[in-house]
Amino acid sequence: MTDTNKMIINLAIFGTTQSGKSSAGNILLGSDDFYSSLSPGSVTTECSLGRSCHLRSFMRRGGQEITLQTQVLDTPGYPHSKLSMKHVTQEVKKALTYHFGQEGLHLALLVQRADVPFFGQEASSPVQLIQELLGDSWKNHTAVLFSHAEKIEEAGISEDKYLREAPEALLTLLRSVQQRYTFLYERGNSCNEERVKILETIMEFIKENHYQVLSFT
Ligand SMILES: Nc1nc2c(ncn2[C@@H]2O[C@H](COP(=O)(O)OP(=O)(O)OP(=O)(O)O)[C@@H](O)[C@H]2O)c(=O)[nH]1
Ligand SMILES: [Mg+2]
Repeated sequence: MTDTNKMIINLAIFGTTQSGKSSAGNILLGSDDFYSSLSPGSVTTECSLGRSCHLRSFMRRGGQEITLQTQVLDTPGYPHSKLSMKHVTQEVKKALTYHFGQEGLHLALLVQRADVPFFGQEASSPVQLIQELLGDSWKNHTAVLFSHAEKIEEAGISEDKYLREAPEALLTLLRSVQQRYTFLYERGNSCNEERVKILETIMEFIKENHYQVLSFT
């Protein structure tokens, strides 16, 4: 926080290749800062930081209206189709230290496609990356962001039904992060509405953590 009426939240996005990380980052920022494209391989190869514009009167705190700014770190997919796991780990570690070393990270967002089954080595790889980079308190600073949620909606599956039918590995992950999750719906023209809804949920998680951050010095 720089002054009493302004709050900056720092987020980093993780997930497997083509899970929807850059696209989710753009929704959070309300921009198209991150290049996002359908591809048979990995598109993002480097970390990059995006900053949103100021959202005035986003919330009230201590009787004051708070202006919110979001900083989002987009990261390469893990596993990656061109880069080794070691390379991606080093790249993300460097970027976390560079961008959030002093200010700290509020929350890591693990992007998981809602329309793709969660199982096996591939789905657990980004969880291992988060653990390695965030350390022991990763569970208090991670939330799962289910992308492509409109696809399960179109299939007539509610969020509750989705979670009732989820495999044990996913339920275990959600328990580990203390049920911090949210569904992201891409519905064309309602991008701003979706952004505000997701940011409100993320703010709730950050508040529950008493605004504590993880530093990388
Ligand atoms: N329908 C739908 N499409 C999505 C969603 N999220 C991402 N996409 C599309 O999926 C493709 C890949 O999205 P990206 O955001 O580039 O995925 P990424 O995880 O950054 O991909 P890499 O950088 O290659 O790892 C793009 O064509 C997006 O438009 C979503 O929630 N719903
Ligand atoms: Mg990307």
